[in-house]
Amino acid sequence: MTTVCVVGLGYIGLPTAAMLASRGFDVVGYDVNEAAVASINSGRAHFHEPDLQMLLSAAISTERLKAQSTPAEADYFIIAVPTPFKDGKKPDMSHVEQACDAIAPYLKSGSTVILESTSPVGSTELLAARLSEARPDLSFPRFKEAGEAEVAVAHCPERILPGNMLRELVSNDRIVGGMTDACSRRAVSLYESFVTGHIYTTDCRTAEFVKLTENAFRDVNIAFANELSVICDRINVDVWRAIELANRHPRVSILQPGTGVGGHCIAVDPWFIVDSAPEEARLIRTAREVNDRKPEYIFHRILDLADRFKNPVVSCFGITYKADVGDLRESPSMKIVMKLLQHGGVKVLVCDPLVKELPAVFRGAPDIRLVDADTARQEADIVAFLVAHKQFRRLEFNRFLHKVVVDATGLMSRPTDLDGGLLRAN
Ligand code: SAJ
Repeated sequence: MTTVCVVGLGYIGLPTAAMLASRGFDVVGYDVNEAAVASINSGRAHFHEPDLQMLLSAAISTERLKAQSTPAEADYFIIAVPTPFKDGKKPDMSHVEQACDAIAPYLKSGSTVILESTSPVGSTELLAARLSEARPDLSFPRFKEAGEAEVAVAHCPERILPGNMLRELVSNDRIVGGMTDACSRRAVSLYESFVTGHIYTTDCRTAEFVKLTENAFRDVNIAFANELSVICDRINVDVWRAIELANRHPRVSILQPGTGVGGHCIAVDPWFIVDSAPEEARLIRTAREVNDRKPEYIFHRILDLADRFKNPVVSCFGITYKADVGDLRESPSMKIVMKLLQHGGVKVLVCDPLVKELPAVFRGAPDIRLVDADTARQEADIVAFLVAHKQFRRLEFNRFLHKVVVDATGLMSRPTDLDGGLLRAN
């Protein structure tokens, strides 16, 4: 029986552990969060992701997956812990280092260690060196050196999209970057068991850079859309219509403006590139700054409009970090709500079908309530559409026409009849 120890049972580790269990592996999930461990062992996922609960229940009831507060000896170790940034937007690799120290005693000849956490270039080599120091009794690979060491080390960056993780876990192409070719081969043998996409192999430095590049690409493209939206406000053009029409060009594909970029990935990873080449990464840095400024911009637009009212009530539709997920991590909409409360003089109503209770940071504040969509509409002086959840896409927008609206997501402007409408009129 092939054994896998998944280190970190969060947004990436838990779906991966449950998936591997469903493919017949004997999986131990290790996490320092005791509450998460208990919840998983009772068959309950500690966060929402479509289809995860079903897969987890099956993995626990068949005893293919067990969560615990210590690692276990295994053929494969998958490290899926957070890699945030610290002061000065520098990568904080402390969780990876702790994971490395925790698993070192459990390695055996034949183990393969795979780093899935998004990491700065050079991290996999540092990981191999740290493990080697902790276990002088085992041989470890050196970067691009021929031959096979007892323990293999590789980077296989996760690529799955929150909201569609289980499907993407299987169908996405994967990049496997080994310390050596032999390491890549050993890591591929694990992913082959559940990935239907293509598995490309390369060295670990390239794999690290590819992952950072993917998220920086998306950040730069979202920044372009966000910059267009601010320009369009200034020159009085409907940005949604403009983007829709520009995208009718065969080689143009502009993303959607919004309240900014949230989550724990795209708002973080490009800084790892900037940190590694600060003089050269000018566009990537600027994109980060453009996206980080967007919540402030939306806040000021709401505030300017609030001046028209005596005791303004602002209804915020959506506070999660993006559409159709319940995740509040680094949510730009939350930042806007927080700024409104800190500024004072406005009452804030929050409506979000994916949020069941007011987030702890807002609890106890007198000027904020979580309400349903009807109440949010009826009581509002200003309506701010901040997240385009599918429940909001079905709203009857003609009932909002007499409201002052800040539509940061294009909910009210999404064109439905492009060919028959504007193009014919021209
Ligand atoms: N956003 C826009 N406009 C758009 C698209 C997104 O404003 O047109 C905003 C979203 O509202 C959100 C943020 O950007 O606040 C990020 O959302 P996202 O859906 O682009 O990405 P994430 O952070 O949920 O997941 C990304 C994915 N990376 C890429 O698409 C290149 C995912 O595949 C990665 O696995 C994940 O980061 C990760 O963990 O690195």
